[in-house]
Amino acid sequence: MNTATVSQPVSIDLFCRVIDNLGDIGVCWRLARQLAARPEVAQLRLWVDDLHSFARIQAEVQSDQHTQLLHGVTIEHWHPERLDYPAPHSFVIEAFACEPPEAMTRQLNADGHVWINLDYLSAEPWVQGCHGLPSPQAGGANKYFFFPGFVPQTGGLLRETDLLARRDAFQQDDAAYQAMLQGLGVAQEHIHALLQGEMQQMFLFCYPDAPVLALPQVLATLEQKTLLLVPESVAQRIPELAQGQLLVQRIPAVNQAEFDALLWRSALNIVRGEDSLVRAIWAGQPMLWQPYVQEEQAHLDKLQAWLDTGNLPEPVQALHLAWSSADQAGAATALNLCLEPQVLHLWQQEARAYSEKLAEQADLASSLLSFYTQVARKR
Ligand code: TRH
Repeated sequence: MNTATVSQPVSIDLFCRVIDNLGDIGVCWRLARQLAARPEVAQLRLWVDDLHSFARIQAEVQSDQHTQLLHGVTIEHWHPERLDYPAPHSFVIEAFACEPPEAMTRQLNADGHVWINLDYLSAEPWVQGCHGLPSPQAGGANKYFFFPGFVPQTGGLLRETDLLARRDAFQQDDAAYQAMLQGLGVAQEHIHALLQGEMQQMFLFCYPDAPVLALPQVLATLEQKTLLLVPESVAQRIPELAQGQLLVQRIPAVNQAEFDALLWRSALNIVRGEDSLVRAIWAGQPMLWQPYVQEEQAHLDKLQAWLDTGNLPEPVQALHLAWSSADQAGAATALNLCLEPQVLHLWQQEARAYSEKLAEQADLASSLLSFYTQVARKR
C-alpha cells in the first residue's frame, strides 16, 4: 500500500447524485468531511443534486441554498438548471458513476487532473482485479475505477482517524449516552434500566422485505428486557408495543454522528446497504447485515462474499442468509441459537476482532489521496 502524501495541497470536486435511499449521500458526506479535514486538502467542493435527502442525515443542511459551507466542506447544489459551473479542481471524484456535468468534465485532461469513479462496496473477489484500472475518456483524460473494500488490494473502508477511540470513549460515557437517549425520546424509566444493565438496546435498520416479525418472536421471550430502536420510516410491520420482554420504540432521523453513537451502544445492530454496514463493523458489536436487494438474487452473492471475509459462528451466518431471504421461521430459529450464551460470546468476540483487523488497513480517504499522488507523480 502506497502511503505517500500529496506534496502540494490538492483541491477536490466530489459529485453525488441521490438515486434512492440515503446510502449515496451517506457515503459522500462522510468522505467529504474526512477529506476536507486532511492537511493535504486545500478545498473540498461537494456537489449534491438532492439537498432535502441530505438534510435527513445532517439537519444543518439548508435545502434552498445554492452554496453553503459546513464542516469545512463547500456544498454546491447540483440541479438541472444550474449553468454557473467553475473550472474543475485537479482531483475529481465521481461517486457511483453519477456523471458530473459535461461543462466541467470536458475541461478534464490527463496532464492536469485525476478523475476517479468511486464504486460501490463489495467483498466479491473480482473487485480486486478492477480496482485502480484506467478507462480512457473521449476528451483524453483517464477515469480510474476505485473500489472500497475489505482487503489491502482495494481502497479500504471509510474510517475517521479517531473513530475507534471515540467509540471506546462513548461506550464508557454514561452521561453522554443518557443525553442521547433523552434526545431520542426514550422514557426515563427505560434510560434508567439501560444504564443499570437491566435492559439491552438493539437497533433495527432494514429493507421492507426483511422478516422483522422474527424479532418479537424471539426477543419477547428472552430473560433480559430489550429496547429495540427503529427509525420512523423503517419496518412498518413491527408493532410499536411492549410484547413480553421486548419494547419497540420509533426514533426520529438523526445526524450521522449520532447514528454512529447509537450503534456503539447496541447489543445487536441490524443494518442494511453499505454505509451502515461499515458503521456497524466499526461499532464492534454483534451485527446482522442486509444488502440492498438486486436482480437475480445478486445480493445473496454479495452477502456470501462478505460473510467469507470474517469468521462468524455458523448460526450467525445462517441468520444472515435467512434474513436476506425473507425467511421468518429460519431467521427466528437462527436468532434463538445466536443468542445462546456460548454463541453470543463468540459473536461478540468476532465482532470486536473483525473491527480491529479491518482498522489496520488504510482507510478510504487516505487511499484516495495516495492514489492521487501516484497518478499525479507519473505525469
Ligand atoms: O439508505 P441505504 O439503504 O442505502 C442504500 C445502499 O447504499 C445501497 O448500496 C444503494 O444502492 C441503495 O441505497 C440505493 O443504507 P446505507 O447505505 O446504510 O445508508 C444510510 C445512511 O443514512 C447512512 O449514512 C446512515 C444514515 N442515517 C443517518 O445518518 N440517520 C438516520 O436516522 C438514518 C436512519 C440513517
